[in-house]
Amino acid sequence: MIRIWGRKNSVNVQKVLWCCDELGIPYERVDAGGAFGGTHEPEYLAMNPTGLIPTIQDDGFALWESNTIVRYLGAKYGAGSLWPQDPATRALAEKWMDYQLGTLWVAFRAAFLGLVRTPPERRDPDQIRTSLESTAEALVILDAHLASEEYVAGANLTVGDIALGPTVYRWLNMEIERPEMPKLEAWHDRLSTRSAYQKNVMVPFT
Ligand SMILES: N[C@@H](CCC(=O)N[C@@H](CS)C(=O)NCC(=O)O)C(=O)O
Repeated sequence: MIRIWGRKNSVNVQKVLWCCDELGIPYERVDAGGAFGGTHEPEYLAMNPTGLIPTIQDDGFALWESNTIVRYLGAKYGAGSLWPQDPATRALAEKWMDYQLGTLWVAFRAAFLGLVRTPPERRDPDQIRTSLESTAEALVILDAHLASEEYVAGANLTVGDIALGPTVYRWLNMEIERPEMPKLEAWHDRLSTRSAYQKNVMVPFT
């Protein structure tokens, strides 16, 4: 059985848990990271030298980097569903995974960590404001894309949506001012009807 290390309220762990539940992959989760610690022990570092979460082990194969884990699970257990077989459709899904990791989270990280994981007296308001502005700019691109698509790679849920969902859930549920993005919200409403999403992502992130 797949073993997953990581606390349930981590944006990156949630991608992996949601992916497993969408595909019906049995797994065992081990609390790690944040207040649970355990990520700087030699045994953990031997699997994941970054000391970050998530990490998985599948049949003795250890893997880290959340989007890579989602790609691996999709290729192994979700070919033709979450992992499109058509190269162009799969590339579209992967493009949005890269956008989540390389652009959207880079923009949003300071606002999320500042507002959710930092006590008020230690927050940097300028950094948070800049981060929220950059996040809105990044999400406008996704909102425009979703004007013509049900999901990011077309008519069906794919690994692209899995990578984006937990970040967008935070954006839509934090107490912040947000420009209206109706297509993004409609897409997120579609994710919200899925039981695997409700179970793993629509949970307290504090
Ligand atoms: N690029 C990595 C980032 C991993 C990462 O930053 N994980 C955070 C949680 S979302 C972490 O381990 N933080 C320290 C901790 O929770 O102890 C991935 O996508 O897996």
